[in-house]
Amino acid sequence: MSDKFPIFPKECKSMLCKHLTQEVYQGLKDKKTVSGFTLANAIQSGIDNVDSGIGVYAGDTESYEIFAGLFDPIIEDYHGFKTTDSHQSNLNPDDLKAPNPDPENEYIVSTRIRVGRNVANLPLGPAITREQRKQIEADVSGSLSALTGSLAGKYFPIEGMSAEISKQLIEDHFLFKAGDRFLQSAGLNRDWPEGRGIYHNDEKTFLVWINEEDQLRIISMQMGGDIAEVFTRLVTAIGEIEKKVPFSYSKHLGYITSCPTNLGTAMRASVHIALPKLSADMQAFQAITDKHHLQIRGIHGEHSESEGGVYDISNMRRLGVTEVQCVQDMYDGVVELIACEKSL
Ligand code: ADP
Ligand code: CIR
Repeated sequence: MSDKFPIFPKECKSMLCKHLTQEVYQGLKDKKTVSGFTLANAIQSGIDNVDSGIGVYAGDTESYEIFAGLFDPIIEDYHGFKTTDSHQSNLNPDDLKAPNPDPENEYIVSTRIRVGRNVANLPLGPAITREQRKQIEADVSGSLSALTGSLAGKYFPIEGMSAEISKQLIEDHFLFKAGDRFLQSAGLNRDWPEGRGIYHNDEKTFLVWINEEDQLRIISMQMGGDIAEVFTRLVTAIGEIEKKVPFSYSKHLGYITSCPTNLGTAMRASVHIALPKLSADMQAFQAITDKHHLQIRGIHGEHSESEGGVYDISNMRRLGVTEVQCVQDMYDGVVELIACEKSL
């Protein structure tokens, strides 16, 4: 780990290299949080991976206060959210206006909405100890295993899972990939694969990742474009889990997550959608996604490529907007994308 002001290559476009000035660096370099997390820890991922979009991770809730000199400008840049702004949550499915935009199943392959959650009063993944991580796995998987009805399912630890099964789960978009270099440098893959796993119901429409980038990733997904149904299932599941697991939440920053892009709602609502004609003109495609604050990803997760004209389209804003607004952004954008694809 470097204890000098990092020099980034000229082509580096990360928010870290944009906002880590000499002055910010000098003011923060000797500070440490209660969990012993330092500025060097927070910026290691962006130093190792100069192609990062962001490049920083928090080790605990306190990182966002102690290293505010760096995190605040990044948060403002990414979310358009100022230090004087406050966050508000709205998880009421009745407020979402989202009739299926593709009832004939011509464009939307599948819909997925996830939120990140971390356990209150514990460090986040980058600073957690091995024992704390194992305890979270035991507590959360225990609570999940007590769920009933359509959320009832089973927990599958990564440790001991056959290579064949994990490969299939990853290919089918249910499980996170191992060895992500951004997470690796952030200290999020320490003691891998111990303490990590996936819970899911039989239909694999409700899933929880344990101890990946965040301690919980709560996921609702299904084939087709019934976005409201996916959101409703997610809200029910969050409510059930919250009865047993206290989540880390701040009035200002909303749900606390290890990556600052996920703060607030910690929600990413996405569709896998076939847009072969529109995507031939990336500029026109991006004009629509920008208008609705949407991000375009490939279909094997972040930093992956599209396949056969199918893209992952999701909300970009997560902080300073409600959960309902996150899904509404995605929905409104998808309606316009489909109309445009149809007209071509
Ligand atoms: P995250 O959602 O946590 O930001 P990724 O972008 O890495 O993480 O996506 C995680 C997994 O979820 C990947 O396998 C990806 O293909 C899958 N996924 C995302 N959106 C959808 C969707 N709408 N339908 C099916 N799978 C999806
Ligand atoms: C990066 O900086 O590119 C990685 N650490 C991932 C950032 C999170 N993703 C995002 O832009 N939503």
